[in-house]
Amino acid sequence: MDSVNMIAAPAVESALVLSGRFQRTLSFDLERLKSYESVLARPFDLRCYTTNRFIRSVEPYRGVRLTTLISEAGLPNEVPGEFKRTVFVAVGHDGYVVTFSWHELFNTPIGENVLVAYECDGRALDAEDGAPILFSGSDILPAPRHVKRLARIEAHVLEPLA
Ligand SMILES: Nc1nc2c(c(=O)[nH]1)N[C@H]1C(S)=C(S)[C@@H](COP(=O)(O)O)O[C@H]1N2
Ligand SMILES: [Mo]
Repeated sequence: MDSVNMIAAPAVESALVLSGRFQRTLSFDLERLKSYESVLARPFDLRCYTTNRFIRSVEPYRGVRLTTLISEAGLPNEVPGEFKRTVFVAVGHDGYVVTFSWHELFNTPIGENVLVAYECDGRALDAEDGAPILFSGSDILPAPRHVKRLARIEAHVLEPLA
């Protein structure tokens, strides 16, 4: 097992960065993700939203809640109520993008099941397996927000157009 770790890609390659409207920019490699309280997900079927295609069944993931990482980076509080119009843009290594709202994550049950996963069925995942994997366990069709090789979480504060 140790020899496998030795030849794995450098941890920095799968580092996840939280940047944008946070109190501080933070970077998490897989080891650092494992240092936070973890949550075990339920098994689910990965199904594409666009085509309804069944992709595969996924055994229970273990990971850290996205809300835990966001709280660690901290949202600014100088502008009252700004958090209510903050959205989190999740970006994969390949530029694939999905969104979460502050409300969804912190003020609905959906947020409790949004994990950054590093283990599946008791087995550690590495970059080749797609780690770290962001997924939203309460989504009706989970494939779109099952982001392989999550690279960034950006906090954006939205403004009305007019
Ligand atoms: N990084 C990344 N993750 C992604 C995507 C992507 O293009 N890039 N596509 C999503 C969509 S729309 C689908 S259907 C599934 C496809 O999963 P698969 O590549 O394991 O078949 O991955 C999801 N996660
Ligand atoms: Mo998809």
